[in-house]
Amino acid sequence: MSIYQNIEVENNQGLFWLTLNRPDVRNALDATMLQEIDQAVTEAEEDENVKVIIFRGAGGKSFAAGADIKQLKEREPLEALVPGMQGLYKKIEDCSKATIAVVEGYALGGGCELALACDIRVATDNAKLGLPELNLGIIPGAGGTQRLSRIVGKGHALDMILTGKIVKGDDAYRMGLVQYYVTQEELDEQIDSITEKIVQKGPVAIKLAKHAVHHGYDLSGEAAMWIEKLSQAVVFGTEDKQEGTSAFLEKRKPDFKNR
Ligand code: CO8
Repeated sequence: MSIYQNIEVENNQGLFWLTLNRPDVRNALDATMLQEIDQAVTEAEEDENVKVIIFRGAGGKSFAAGADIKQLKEREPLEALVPGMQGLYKKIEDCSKATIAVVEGYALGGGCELALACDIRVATDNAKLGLPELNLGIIPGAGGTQRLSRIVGKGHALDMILTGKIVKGDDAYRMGLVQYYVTQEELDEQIDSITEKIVQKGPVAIKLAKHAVHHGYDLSGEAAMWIEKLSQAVVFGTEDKQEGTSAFLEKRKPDFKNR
């Protein structure tokens, strides 16, 4: 496993924990951290034992307070055109593993956008989410304008983006911005409960279900239904489908093999 400077990773029993680790600056995402996240996601993607990538922030006060503003200040216009953070978050959205963002404390700007690129978001009672980029004279640029509006609807998205308002965990849950809301004490149990369910599933099915949702979302209904149908045709041909259906009929737990 690689050694990282601004993140920590732990790969254990199908779970790949990726911890953003610059707590002194509220886990602000600098260039090194972004490059390391990219490398770690590749590492997880290439390990067929990994089923879930869990993103979290070190220190309990912040998931990530956004792009590193010191570095952001120096960026030139054309640097905004490279894939950068937007490209990295697309890679995370597209990766074949299930992804979970654990939002403890602040998830702001690029930190919130990282959470938005994950499949499932869990917020604690100290969570605060927002896209305050307009306060800095810029706009959300790592997918936030698109993903936030698709997740919570245009009204909430424009309200959050234009006012820069910070939404607390319980309100985020009510808006559908996060799928789980728990106290910090309940967090570990909640993560265990979600990941336990996912790791029991077949990797091919996880991958294709995810792609059908993400890639189908922006297509016409008809094209998206075809993606679903073709994906189903692929899983119908797997040993895992035989295993899953046999296990049900034999009243035992399935043992999926990724084939
Ligand atoms: N970047 C750099 N340093 C930061 C950041 C940040 N995003 N956030 C916090 N820090 C630093 C502070 O400067 C401070 O450093 P120091 O101790 O040296 O003074 C330290 O972290 C602690 O911060 P605070 O004292 O402010 O801690 P608080 O607990 O009082 O407040 C907050 C925490 C609310 C998170 C506050 O620090 C804050 O508002 N941070 C900025 C949040 C923000 O505006 N984020 C958006 C950044 S822009 C962005 O993410 C754009 C992404 C898309 C870019 C695409 C480009 C193409």
